[in-house]
Amino acid sequence: MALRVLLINPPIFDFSAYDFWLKPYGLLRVAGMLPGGSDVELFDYLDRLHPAASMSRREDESGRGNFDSRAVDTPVPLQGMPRRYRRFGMARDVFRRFLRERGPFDVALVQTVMTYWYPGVREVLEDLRELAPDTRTVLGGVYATLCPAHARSLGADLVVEGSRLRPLWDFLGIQPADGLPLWDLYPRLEVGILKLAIGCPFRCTYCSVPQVDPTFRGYPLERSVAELEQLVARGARNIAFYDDALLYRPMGVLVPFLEAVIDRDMHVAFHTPNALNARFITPDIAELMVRAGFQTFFLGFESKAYEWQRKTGGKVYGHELERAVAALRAAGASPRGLTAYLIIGHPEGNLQDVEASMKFAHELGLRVMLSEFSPLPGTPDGEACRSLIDLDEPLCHNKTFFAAQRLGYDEVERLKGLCRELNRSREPAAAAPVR
Ligand code: B12
Ligand code: SF4
Repeated sequence: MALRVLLINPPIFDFSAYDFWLKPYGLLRVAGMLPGGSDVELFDYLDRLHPAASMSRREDESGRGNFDSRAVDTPVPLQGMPRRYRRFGMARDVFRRFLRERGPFDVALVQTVMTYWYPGVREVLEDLRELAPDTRTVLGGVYATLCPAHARSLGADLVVEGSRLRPLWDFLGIQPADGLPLWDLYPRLEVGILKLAIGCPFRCTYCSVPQVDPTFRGYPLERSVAELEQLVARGARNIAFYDDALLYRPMGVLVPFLEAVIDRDMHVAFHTPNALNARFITPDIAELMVRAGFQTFFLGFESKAYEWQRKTGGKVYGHELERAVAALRAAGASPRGLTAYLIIGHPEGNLQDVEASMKFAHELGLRVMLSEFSPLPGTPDGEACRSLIDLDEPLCHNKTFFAAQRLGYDEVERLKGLCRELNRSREPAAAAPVR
């Protein structure tokens, strides 16, 4: 009998959430490795285009848009925040109806992403327990990897940590196949995701990737091209990269991929929401990226302060950002698509010169987006926050909550106001969405 598998991308519980090219890419990749003949269905609470979603279809020209949401009670650890806590995504009833109509399933694979979004995972597990008690449940993804003990406490049958999937195949009693991500499960697709490599060679002290995937490895070129072709055939015109180090060792990974895209004359718009390392943007790379169709360039700048950069891993310095911007402009990148991410609420914030950094990026012609720091257990900077918050309670990793704890809510709002003002003076019509 074919294995009946249900894939689930849970709703989000947070102070804000925006569809910034969010797709459960890890889950779809894992599903592509299920043996042929498996009977697989997807329930993505965050699919704004799903016929059963009553969500607003309004989106920007790059495929980003608002999720439907409703206010819910703020959980105890986050109380005191002067912002409404909300649930984002399709209504709970729609999933419960789906389970009654489409069940039973042998196993449910649940995507987890931000650690502090676990209330959505918990809701899904509660519904599965009540309405599909014989369905075995598996969690995988970021929260399962960074907080495995907490994830196990939610009661799933298996928690898969990291990208080693052997425990999953043993649990299911099957051998993995080598298929492409199961994008066909979406009735309509406008946005797709690619990841050309896994891991990052850098060691930024605020990031979990050095612990989880310290070694950079490119995926085979033919596979990445086949993934893109599949996405284009399904109608996706906006493609976001989820790579941690898209520009690293470009001659082995990105350059051959972009050459293949240009050779095949594929007309897609590429986006880089997970930040590019500006150090690697040379005039040649910039030219190739623009020719291949890159439309948005999110540059992970964080701070212009030399001392802050040096202490946190030396990812990129101000003069490197300046050089990258010049290369992108010379290659013809639209100024509207150029954004610098700047971290706020970081434990070494006193070294960071947030306002001067904002102005520096602004004067280079960049739009500025503030990234509130999320402290992660196991990272040097996360561990430094143990005296400030309960790091073992993943809700306290919430970026909005943590930045307010660190800087005070009014100071965060003041910095955001300043950021908006700078961006407005650059491009009157375009307001930066909240990540
Ligand atoms: C893409 C990405 C984003 C996307 C959104 C992704 C999404 N789907 O929601 C964007 C750019 C919007 C984003 C935003 C942010 N992000 Co981010 N992001 C990532 C990134 C690069 C990948 C996450 C992902 O989708 N992984 C899924 C796939 C692509 O990963 P994979 O490892 O290849 O998958 C393998 C395994 O994990 C496993 N697997 C994966 N899923 C599943 C599911 C099942 C069932 C199983 C069995 C296995 C399995 O199998 C796969 C085998 O190939 C991670 C870093 C990383 N490398 O994980 C940071 C990361 C998740 N982000 C992080 C942060 C800090 C942020 C921001 C807070 C930054 C900021 N201050 O603005 C914001 C938060 C946004 C918000 N609203 O709160 C942190 C985590 C924070 C936290 N507390 O959880 C991470 C870990 C990076 C870091 N700094 O350490 N992010
Ligand atoms: S370069 Fe990016 S992915 Fe790599 S360690 Fe630094 S923040 Fe993490």
